Amino acid sequence: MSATSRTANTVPADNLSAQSANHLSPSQVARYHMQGYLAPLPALDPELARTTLFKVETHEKQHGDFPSKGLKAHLYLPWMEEVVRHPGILDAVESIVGPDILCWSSRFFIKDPGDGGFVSWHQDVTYWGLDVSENILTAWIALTPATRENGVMKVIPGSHTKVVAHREGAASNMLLRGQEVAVEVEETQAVFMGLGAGEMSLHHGLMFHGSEDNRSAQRRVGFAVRYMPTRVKPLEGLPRDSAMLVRGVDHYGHFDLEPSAAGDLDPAALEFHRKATARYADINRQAVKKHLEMMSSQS
Ligand SMILES: O=C(O)CCC(=O)C(=O)O
Repeated sequence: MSATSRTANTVPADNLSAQSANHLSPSQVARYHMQGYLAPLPALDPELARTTLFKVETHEKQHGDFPSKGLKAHLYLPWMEEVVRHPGILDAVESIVGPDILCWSSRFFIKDPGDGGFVSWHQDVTYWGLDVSENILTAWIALTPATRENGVMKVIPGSHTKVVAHREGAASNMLLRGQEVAVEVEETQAVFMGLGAGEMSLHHGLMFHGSEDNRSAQRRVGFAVRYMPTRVKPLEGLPRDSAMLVRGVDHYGHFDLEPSAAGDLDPAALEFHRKATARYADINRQAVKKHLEMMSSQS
């Protein structure tokens, strides 16, 4: 498919979900809204998970770490865009956000045995420059098993109902700003979302979540994809952001629609990615200020 057709504001009908199998049941949707997460859910079949992992690891061997901490690799790697657009994932996401879906971002979260990387308790949307009251979620797709030993993600059920203050913090934290919630977290309430390769969890943008370091001999490779309905508005006064339309129609035009790469590491796609992630770094800096202002106006 050409870059032009992908940036149109409608996703072609062959990508739509008429006969899809992975929609959530009403009780799963109710549970998601009540608890803020669902796991484990089927996403990729094991063969696709295996071949995608192979491509990720081949890419790492040839090119080293992914640029910009692994942000938005689907913009220059068509085989990661295939994951972002995978019907098994989008069907479940559609059950929660509705038929018109943007992928706002994606990111690898890779922990090697003993590398010390962990993720402190945080809420995602706090620093994203998006309306925090919106229905924004992450599909976290396991390309290897995610276990207690290798640093599976943990959540606090029901913690997704309001935004809390964050501070910037700890070393070895895999988050872009090392941020963490500035409130006590009741660790005994944590649920560990164990996943097999090809399975995913869904978590709400305000969910308290984090993960511990990898104490096993196995890598943990996860790919986190941020989805939202096309109606979501960026916060006022920030640079214009971009997102990829992955299902349905964009009737709003709140974001520039991102093109598909013409091929692996296509130079135009790499340049687009470079600009998009640089712009996001700026948005992120300004969003932190807005977060601090919002929290101080509430206190
Ligand atoms: O991969 C992890 O351990 C944490 C992921 C995360 O914080 C996220 O998806 O927002």
